[in-house]
Amino acid sequence: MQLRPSKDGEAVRLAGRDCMRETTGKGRFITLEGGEGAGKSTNLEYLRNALERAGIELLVTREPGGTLLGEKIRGLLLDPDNTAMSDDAEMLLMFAARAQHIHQLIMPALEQGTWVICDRFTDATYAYQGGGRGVDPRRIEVLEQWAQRGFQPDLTILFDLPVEIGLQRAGARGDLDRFEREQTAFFERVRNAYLDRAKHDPARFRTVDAGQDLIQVQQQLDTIIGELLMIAGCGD
Ligand code: T5A
Repeated sequence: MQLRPSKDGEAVRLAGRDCMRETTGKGRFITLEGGEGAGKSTNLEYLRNALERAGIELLVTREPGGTLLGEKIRGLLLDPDNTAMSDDAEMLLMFAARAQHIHQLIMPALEQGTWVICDRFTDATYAYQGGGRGVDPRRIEVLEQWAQRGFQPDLTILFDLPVEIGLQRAGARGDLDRFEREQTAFFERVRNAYLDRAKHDPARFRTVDAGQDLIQVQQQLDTIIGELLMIAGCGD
């Protein structure tokens, strides 16, 4: 697979091989996952500060979003007025944003040795569209293979907490987006789907008890940060 600057020098083109992961340089791809109000954004800053202090060059991004196109798609996906959006349209929009994100931002950064921390990635599709909406995971796998060609996060931190605590935290912020308006049963299915994925891929997932106080959550993160610093070659 070759990554080449495009005409405007910003985007790059992905071409060819089956597994993107083979040539992503030394950059590591870390994703944060969890239900609504799990504290990903809050703890992402903690993680970012710890890694940057250790001299690791980082790109922090999010899904859906991360690129100009992806952020426009995010607007469509989260807009509570889009009540008629079908489950298939929702899933395809998620992967459209993701394809652009990988192509324009994530792969070029990894190729240059920059680490990428992403607030949500494909596990969210399995949890929300698969678990929450009931889309057959085999259909998600088809799109995953098409858009990612084997590309996976190196490490995924799952912030797990009881649904009602997460919804209280998220609801305290005011206006609810299209997903936050779903029923509790939807979020229970999302949570179970996440936990199931973590159970089946313990090498990639680290699960944090996010229902605890922030200080205790960050103590759990310290262990994971230690592991990441070892990977970066700057641990004890
Ligand atoms: N989606 C996304 C899909 O359906 N499929 C997909 O493939 C993808 C990629 C994205 C939506 O899109 C869906 C899932 C989402 O619904 P979003 O705005 O990114 O929308 O939604 P969230 O990621 O859920 O963002 P949230 O802001 O709701 O959650 P966070 O980032 O996990 O939580 P955070 O850090 O903002 O914290 C929420 C509140 O809790 C407090 C914070 O101060 C904040 O006020 N808090 C704590 N309070 C007490 N104790 C703690 N330990 C706390 N941690 C945080």
